[in-house]
Amino acid sequence: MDDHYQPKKIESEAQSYWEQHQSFQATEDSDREKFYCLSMFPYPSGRLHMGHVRNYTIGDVITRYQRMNGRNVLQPMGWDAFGLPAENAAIKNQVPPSQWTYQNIDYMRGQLKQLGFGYDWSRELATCHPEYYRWEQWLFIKLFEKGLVYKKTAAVNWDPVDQTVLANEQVIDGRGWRSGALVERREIPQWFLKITAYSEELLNGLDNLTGWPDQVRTMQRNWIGRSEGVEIRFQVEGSESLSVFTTRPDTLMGVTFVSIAAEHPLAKLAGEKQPEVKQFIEQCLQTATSEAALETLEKKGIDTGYRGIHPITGELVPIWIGNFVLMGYGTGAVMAVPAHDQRDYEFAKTYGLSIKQVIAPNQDNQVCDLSQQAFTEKGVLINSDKFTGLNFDQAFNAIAEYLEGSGKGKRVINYRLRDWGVSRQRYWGTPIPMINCQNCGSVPVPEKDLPVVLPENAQVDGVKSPLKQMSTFYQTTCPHCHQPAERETDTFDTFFESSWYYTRYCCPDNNSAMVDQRGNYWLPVDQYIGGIEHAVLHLLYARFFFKLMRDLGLAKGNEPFTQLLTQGMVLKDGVKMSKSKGNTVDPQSLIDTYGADTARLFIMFTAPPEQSLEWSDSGVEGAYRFLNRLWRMVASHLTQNKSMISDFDKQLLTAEQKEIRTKVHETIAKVTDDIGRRYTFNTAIATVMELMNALGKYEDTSSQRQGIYQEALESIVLLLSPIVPHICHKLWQKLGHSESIVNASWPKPDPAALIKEEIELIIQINGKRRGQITVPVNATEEIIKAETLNEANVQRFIQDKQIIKTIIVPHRLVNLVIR
Ligand code: ANZ
Ligand code: ZN
Repeated sequence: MDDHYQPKKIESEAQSYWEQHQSFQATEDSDREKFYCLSMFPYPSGRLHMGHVRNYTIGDVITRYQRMNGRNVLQPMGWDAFGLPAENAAIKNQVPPSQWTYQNIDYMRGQLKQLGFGYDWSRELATCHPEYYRWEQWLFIKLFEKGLVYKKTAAVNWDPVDQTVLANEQVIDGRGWRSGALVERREIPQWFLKITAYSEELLNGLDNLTGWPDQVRTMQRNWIGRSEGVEIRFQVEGSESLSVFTTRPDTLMGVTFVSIAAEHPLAKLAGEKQPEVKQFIEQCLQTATSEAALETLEKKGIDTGYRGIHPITGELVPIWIGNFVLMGYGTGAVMAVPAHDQRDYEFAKTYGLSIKQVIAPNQDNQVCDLSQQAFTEKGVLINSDKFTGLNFDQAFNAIAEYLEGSGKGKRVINYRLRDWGVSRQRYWGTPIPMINCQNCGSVPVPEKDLPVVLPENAQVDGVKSPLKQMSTFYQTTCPHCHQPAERETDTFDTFFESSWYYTRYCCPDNNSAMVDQRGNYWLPVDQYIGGIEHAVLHLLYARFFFKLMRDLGLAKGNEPFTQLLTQGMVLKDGVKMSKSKGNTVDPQSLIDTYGADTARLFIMFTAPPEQSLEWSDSGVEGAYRFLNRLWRMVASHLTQNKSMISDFDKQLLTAEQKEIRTKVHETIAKVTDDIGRRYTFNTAIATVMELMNALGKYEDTSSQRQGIYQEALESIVLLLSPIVPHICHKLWQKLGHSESIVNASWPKPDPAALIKEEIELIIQINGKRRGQITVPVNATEEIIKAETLNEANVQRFIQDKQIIKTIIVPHRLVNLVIR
């Protein structure tokens, strides 16, 4: 055996072995339990970044572990290939988006192969292939037929010089990124998917997703934003009545005015009468109304001159237009209670409107200081006539009942979730399969004419939409009346493609159906892995699509992803590694210098998967040295006595031999738990390192020694093989196995060899007690440190702070000094 570890050589050897033997090709087998492990597919931007390497290493380790445990695994890979960067590159480099994309895919595929990920490449897909997107065109038409798709006008950013619609990221300080022209808001017809028809199911389903991080479930809950409230009707003097939506009907007696959105019909009426009002409305419509922008917006308004009649007191209250009222939420009108709502408070202060307190903290304490801000907590009612003295729940019910009884209001549930606008005025995307006919309106492309293929040879220059200039693309005839008609030239939001790709991996070769029986075998995905940045949109859309497909009879079950792991960021010097920060480390140079196994080991050892991983050159070198050591250990074992195998007589072990065997089997048990259940790969690796240290010190000349050593090394190689598969592939052969290690079984601890002794250590952070951990009595510093970092409470305290020092008082405590 070579004395030296040569990663280049052994890695390409292992990779060609897997390729030749199609080791990762997955086949359906109803007699075997399946495990579908999926990592979020990459956008083919050009090169892999460290975040990809981390994401895909985690997925690969889990997959290989499950495979060794007898599961029939599927781990596919593909390309989220449509999107804006390809168009930008096309403008910059004068290459068609398709060419740029396919080149990037080829390069990045090569990188993934060099990293040794066990993908079933026969299932590879790219979303820009017509064989892929034809099925989402088909699905869109099915949804159109079911009434789950509709068209309405919605605002876009319009560049008047380039005559094109801009994505939000192409608007810089209100100007077009290329022309520098002031961007206008334009209302144009767009297609929407009725995700709101599934609001309740999407919300309730979160309760059952116990394999998902709480953080993601909470973010989705907030995004869906269910509010229980009351819709209250205000009569308007000299006009039609209007409704407001409130979640605080208990404050009804404190209403001193009503605010409406600039787009509200009553605002329009007022604008027709008063030029100042009209001007104000136009101003509001100009400014972008993203919700984030609204939060920080200076509250502005104007009196419409109309007055509403309070539904209980009959008092007249002024009706104002407020720039913070959204037309798209509730009824587009708000009953303003300045004493108890901060926005209304600021508005009232600015415009000198009255403030009336109707809620007090409690019965005994009825005074609130309203001189600086509103009192927004729930409490008891005061100054509220027959409702005085009630608490929030009582008042909610009493007032709702009163309003319902007198026909002035009703209880309603509102969702913040909006329907999904899927039209993009972009070239590099899936054509929306609709035809606009002057006689028949919007007509779907007949199924037999699918796919509507995107012409790949378009000139992209950033001026005008290319599809709008290609008459060969858009000129067609109406499938109904056979008169000349025009195709839709908008394309789908690229989230459309990523909403269902996980189903297509089950049957990528099926040219007559979107999914088939194989989907029922593989789905749902058992383990999904990706970035937290997809917590809301992608993961919500994917859940929505799975339900749509279920309702079309295309999928079984309710949720697409049973377990979700959101990996942490890769940091350098405490800040996120990113192109814009200019602090990236190219994974390719890492692979070239040290090999894939070092990259994989470093990433899995340095931090638990959900936490941020701080880049460190010395950490990488440490991982490389470790692999060298492992190599030498096996090499020197093999020079001792080649004929020895792992047979030895358990009855005849000395105390020291027993101790080593105990350590081997404790390690197997711990690593199994760490990888299989806890997903704490870092502690798994630390445990193996510790075993290697013990082995290094083990001196013995008896005849049993070789066998015990063999057993220990085989175990180490098996346990590390999901993480560093190439070196383990080679070492396994060297240790005398003719069968490849990818087909080996995960080792099982020998119960007879296990004696477990554990102790508890107290964890302090900056001297304060913050938790405790349980570790083996003889645990090393490495293990103790790793376990400390895995403790949930410790993670909460550390977050993004830096650990300056770790002090371990043996058998008692660990103190972390953080800053
Ligand atoms: C009166 C009131 C009094 C309110 C009070 C709050 C506190 P969520 O929980 O998000 O559903 N609101 C309703 N429609 C609105 C719109 N289109 N644009 C802006 N604000 C709107 O929020 C519901 C509350 O947000 C409603 O309850 C309403 O203000 C406001 F002490 O009504 B509330
Ligand atoms: Zn027609």
